[in-house]
Amino acid sequence: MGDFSIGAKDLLFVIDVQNDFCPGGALAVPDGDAVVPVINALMPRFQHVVLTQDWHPAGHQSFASTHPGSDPFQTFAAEYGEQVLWPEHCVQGSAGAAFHPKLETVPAELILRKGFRPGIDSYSAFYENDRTTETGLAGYLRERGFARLFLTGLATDFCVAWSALDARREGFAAVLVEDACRAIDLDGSLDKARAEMAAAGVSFVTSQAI
Ligand code: VGL
Ligand code: ZN
Repeated sequence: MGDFSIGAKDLLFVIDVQNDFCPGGALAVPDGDAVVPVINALMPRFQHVVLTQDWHPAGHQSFASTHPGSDPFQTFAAEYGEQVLWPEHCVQGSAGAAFHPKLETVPAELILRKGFRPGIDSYSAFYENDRTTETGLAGYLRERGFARLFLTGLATDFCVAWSALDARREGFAAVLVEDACRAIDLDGSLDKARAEMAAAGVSFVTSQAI
């Protein structure tokens, strides 16, 4: 505890801690539910908490099942570039899209849903995967005067990394809380994501430092 003094401009940012990304879910991240107690313990240390929720319509373009003959984890040439095809997950209103039942959600001031456009995926909480369609988050954070995001959740190498990189791109300080995240790690994606985050000025800490 204590390397960081947490103040009014700091935000605990909790990404996609949903049933489908936890063991037993449709796109389970290994050990994904292990982030829940770590994140819950961090919440009282922050004045401000924002949660995100992956929120896809049925038949979403990122689902392998939408592309006959394709299998999950293959890639697909979307109009906006290469897109990984995933098992169906986080379908709007489904049990898999709900937050993990033990995740503390009461302190959240905003729950941002993303990936709701049928033809475009959104790993980042700031920009969809075409890298130009905004979710509105940067404007919200600026209007509220936040300066630094502490990023937690699932998955380190996809939604967490893309959100951290975009936070930097939008001029926010970004701190990845390592023990509060877990990765999918598809073909070296975790090493790649870590290198990109380091190069972009994202800091790495453990929750004990906060
Ligand atoms: C995610 C793959 C597909 C994530 C969401 O939350 O990291 N990954 N949709
Ligand atoms: Zn998704």
